[in-house]
Amino acid sequence: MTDTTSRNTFSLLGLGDMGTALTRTWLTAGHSPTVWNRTPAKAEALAAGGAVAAPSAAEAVAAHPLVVVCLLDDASVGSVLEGVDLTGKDLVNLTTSTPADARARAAWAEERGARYVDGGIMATPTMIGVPEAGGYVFYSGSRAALDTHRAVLEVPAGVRFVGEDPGHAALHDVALLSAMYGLFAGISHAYALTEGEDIAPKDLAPLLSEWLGAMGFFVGNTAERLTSRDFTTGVVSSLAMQVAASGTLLRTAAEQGVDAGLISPYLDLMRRRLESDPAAHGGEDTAGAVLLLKR
Ligand code: FVH
Repeated sequence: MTDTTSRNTFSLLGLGDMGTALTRTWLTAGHSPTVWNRTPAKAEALAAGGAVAAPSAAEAVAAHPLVVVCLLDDASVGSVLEGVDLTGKDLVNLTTSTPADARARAAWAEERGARYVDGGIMATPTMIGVPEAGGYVFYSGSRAALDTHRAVLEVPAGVRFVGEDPGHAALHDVALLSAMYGLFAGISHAYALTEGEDIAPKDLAPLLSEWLGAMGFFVGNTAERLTSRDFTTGVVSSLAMQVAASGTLLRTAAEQGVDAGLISPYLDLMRRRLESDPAAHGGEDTAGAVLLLKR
């Protein structure tokens, strides 16, 4: 397989906000990728900066061994690549998908003679090409294909390989995003509690940041407990205490006229863990509640 450390040896399908940011970064770094987009005007704009606009997805794919795809969803990937010859290609799919989608897409690509790498982008378009912003991409699937094209792929954002299972990039991506939305939910609830009071959001903000930073230990603590299955040693805030205190959180929400819907599922999870065996679980912290989530 051709080593794409040389210039101008790859194609990109999809020039939405993310595909455009990727292309601009590659152009700035001196690459001139072949690009294709369903709406051609976006490719024409990038052609003015040195990209090569292909008239069709099939022609973009035919142009180079490395084909990067960044489309809306897995269905659009299927429709864009339907009937396109992928023999001998290395397909790097940066489209957000589920792990099952990614595994199915890998099998689909391999049946058509391509090596497959799935990617989960942990960056917004404004973080692309800005190393200090800390954006990176989880990759999984063919390590050989990733290594062949690493020099090109690490131009726009960091490369983090998470294994040969093609579903694992998507799984890491979704795990981190899901944690982020849980965090956003808690932050939204905190601002709703103080909304309308003589507590300015800008005054609550640094307190929230500081507190959430202090609670960051919970990430590693939970990992250790899930690994050891020891949910009690060294516990400083017991589940029994936290379940009792959760009533105060719910009553405060009611007093403040705030819908507790964003936090009540987690409080309920703690309560269910405790009630399933109060003697066994009352002295735990909340890490054991994870076990109730798995169906
Ligand atoms: N933007 C972000 O903040 C996030 C960051 C993390 C990763 N996501 C994922 O990246 C994929 C692309 O996202 P995007 O921001 O580029 O999305 P859009 O700007 O909406 O562009 C979508 C492109 O997909 C094309 N497209 C959509 N449907 C079809 C279709 N049926 N056939 C062919 N192309 C299709 C669309 O074409 P057009 O509308 O310009 O003609 C755009 O090129 C995505 O998976 C995010 O979850 C971004």
